[in-house]
Amino acid sequence: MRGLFIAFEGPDGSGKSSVAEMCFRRLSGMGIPALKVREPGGTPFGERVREILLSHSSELEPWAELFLFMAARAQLCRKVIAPALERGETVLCDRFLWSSAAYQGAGLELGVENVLEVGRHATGGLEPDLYVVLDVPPDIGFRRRSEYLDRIEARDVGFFERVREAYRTLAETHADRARRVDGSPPLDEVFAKVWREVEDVLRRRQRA
Ligand code: Z5A
Repeated sequence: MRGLFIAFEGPDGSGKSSVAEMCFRRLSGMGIPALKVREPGGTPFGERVREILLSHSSELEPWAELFLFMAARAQLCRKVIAPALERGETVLCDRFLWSSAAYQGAGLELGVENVLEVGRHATGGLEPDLYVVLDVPPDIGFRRRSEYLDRIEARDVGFFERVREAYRTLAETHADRARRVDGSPPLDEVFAKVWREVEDVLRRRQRA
């Protein structure tokens, strides 16, 4: 059976990397074959693109930035995610297409629909079975950051407000495959809520 594909999304500091790791450990502990990847990255090419995207020395036009994220994603989908799903593994992806929709589509104002359209080609139509969207207001996310801010983290609060709003709208519009979880409470509480959603899709998959 094809594996389950779960994407973890949210503004910076929402806790998605921590929660993705906790889900990965829980699944592995249960003997369920799982793979965790991150975006941008997850392939040698994608990791090189990541360095360009996050470096302050890169002066990128918004569309150039978008297409770099999409190039890394196209490689990751075809080289890593699709083959793992074919092998029946559960794939946990720390950020996916909705990050581009929120950050470049809304944050950089390229248009959420434009970005989703480009994304359909980049992903080859590969879509998560579940999008976990962790929601935190920018001030909480900012407090959880490290001291060093990369090129994207250094953007102004208005950018991150647009990002958060876009995630909320995406989760509402795609309620069949998205679950919005408040990322503000302590991490264990957030994980418990997310795990309930993951268990739910796992159960539905087993029944199908
Ligand atoms: N980006 C984009 O613009 N377009 C795209 O298409 C894609 C990405 C794919 C990737 O950088 C940047 O690229 C990112 C989006 C953009 N930029 N921004 N800004 P990254 O991978 O380095 O960073 P990130 O994805 O934003 O992750 P993050 O900063 O590490 O945040 P996080 O994953 O949401 O949080 P975390 O790493 O799990 O936690 C951060 C800290 O908070 C850590 O010390 C935790 O212990 C703590 N934490 C987490 N949750 C809690 C709770 N609930 N309570 C207390 N403390 C917590």
